[in-house]
Amino acid sequence: MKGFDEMNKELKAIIFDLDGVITDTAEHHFIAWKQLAEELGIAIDRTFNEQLKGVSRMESLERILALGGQADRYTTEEKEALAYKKNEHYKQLIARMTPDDILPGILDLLRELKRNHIKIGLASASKNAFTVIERLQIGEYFDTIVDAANVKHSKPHPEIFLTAAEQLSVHPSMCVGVEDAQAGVAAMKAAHMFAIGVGDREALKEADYIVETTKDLTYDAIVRAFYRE
Ligand code: B16
Ligand code: MG
Repeated sequence: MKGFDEMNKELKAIIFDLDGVITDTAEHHFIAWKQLAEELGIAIDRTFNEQLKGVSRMESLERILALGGQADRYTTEEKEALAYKKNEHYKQLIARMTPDDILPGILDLLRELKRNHIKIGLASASKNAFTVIERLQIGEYFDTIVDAANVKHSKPHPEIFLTAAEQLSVHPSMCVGVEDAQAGVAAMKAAHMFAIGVGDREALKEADYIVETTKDLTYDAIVRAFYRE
């Protein structure tokens, strides 16, 4: 006999991560962290950067300091000043963003979701999420936006995705989540959502369905993957 979730399997909402899925701010975060790390005498590369994606600002700093063997070098106030500096650099980078920075296929997908009456949520660990959405001029597509200010726990905790589902009034089993980060995929799985990973297959191997780029993130592909599960 089929369980509740299988009998009622219906795609009702899609909850997007922001950085690295809607737009390539993951690259801006990397550039800003890399510069700060260099100033501290710590070299970070793209492989290491996978561990920073979806992770909060302070936790990202802690991971960089630990990599450089500097975990105990700074006071809390000094760490806050370092995180502030990184964010100032990041803000300069995102101030130049325009709707042209929306990743390929995303706008068509948002339109198609609206046409099919699928609810749309955003679950971003970034405190800059609203600024980025404003720069991209896509706020009107989102039925809810949950950012770092609205939750207590960071990804991989499921809170941010569960909060978005609740605000959309959709059961998590009827939600699809889209993420570019290991921590984000773990958060979606912990929330019992169908998890789509965008990017590196190895890094995102826990996802239920993986696409290499946002170009492959079409409404038809998502529907097929969701109902095949
Ligand atoms: P901020 P997402 C995350 O956003 C980024 O992936 C992560 O690299 C960043 O450290 C985090 O937001 C915090 O961002 O410093 O702007 O508050 O991928 O969850 O949309
Ligand atoms: Mg991301």
